[in-house]
Amino acid sequence: MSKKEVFSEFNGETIYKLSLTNQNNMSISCLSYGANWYELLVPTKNGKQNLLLNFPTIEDYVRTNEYLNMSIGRTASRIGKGEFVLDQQTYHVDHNEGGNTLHGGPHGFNRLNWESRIQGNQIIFDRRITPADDSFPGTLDVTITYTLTNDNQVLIDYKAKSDALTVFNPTSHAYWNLNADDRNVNNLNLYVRSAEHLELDHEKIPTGKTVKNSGTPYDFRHLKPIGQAIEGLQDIPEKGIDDVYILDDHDDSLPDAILENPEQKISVEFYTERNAIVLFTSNAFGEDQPFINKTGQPQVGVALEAQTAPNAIFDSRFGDFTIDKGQPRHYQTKYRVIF
Ligand code: G6D
Repeated sequence: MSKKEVFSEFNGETIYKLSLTNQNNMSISCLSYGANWYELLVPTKNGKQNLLLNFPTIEDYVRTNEYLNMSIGRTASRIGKGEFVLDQQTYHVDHNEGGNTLHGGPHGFNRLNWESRIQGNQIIFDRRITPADDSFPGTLDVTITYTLTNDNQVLIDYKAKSDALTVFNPTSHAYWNLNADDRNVNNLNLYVRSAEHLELDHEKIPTGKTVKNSGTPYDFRHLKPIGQAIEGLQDIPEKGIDDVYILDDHDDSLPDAILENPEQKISVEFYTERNAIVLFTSNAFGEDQPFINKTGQPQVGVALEAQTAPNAIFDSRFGDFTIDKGQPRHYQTKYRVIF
């Protein structure tokens, strides 16, 4: 079952809501604004439960800067000083966090109203993005596709081609909360297949060094409650996690992360071919954020943002997220839902 309907009007544009339901009565819905992942609904004995945080109006998304469930690009995470070098040429892109560029800058994917359509079991978003749109080099033709399968998986595919050398490191900024009742995620168990995370400076820019997770609150090598990690981080300013986890070598048969509600027996397995996941436990969220069915509070949600390590932009040891003319890129993140 599928449906495309008007969600709202904003800035003279129509924002569409596109929905799919599979044969197990699991549904997803997306908004054309920001190619946003609005809902992941699973059937329960008490009705359908949304596993994602969301807001009631598009104005709520625009007013807050938490990128709630937005598609992120051209580049996830931070570019220090908005500066990078490609093929010996230095580029400066627009800043939006002090002197740095976060999540593609002030005109990133999350700020665009995407062309949208439904095709079978896919919700498809398209956009052409030019340097005049977002200050990055190269005109990029991007397609973001959400696929809902009948074995309860959601695939997000990011495809792009460019007319010139540029960068492309997209992600989904979905915030998860697997609880039906109004509570934060500290009771949920988390696993991340990672041995180290990036050292960050005071502006959360990678220093190029890595830090071992083992024996620290950052270690999720074995399923453990998020709250256990949070308790161990109360003496740092963040009082939670906002870090780039470098993933173990990819193995298609092994999830890169698992989020589990042990009480409701609902879990989500994350699979990505990318080499990193940013883990963010919404540490400074508060009651000013009008989530549907959840009170804004620290750890109200957890974001797991699959991406190429952001410092690959200046350190090839951590990957490569350039895209060149005639060399299209395709990334996929897979979410397997068990309920
Ligand atoms: C990403 O790592 C960043 C956070 O610092 C930021 O607050 C959030 O996006 C909106 O998770």
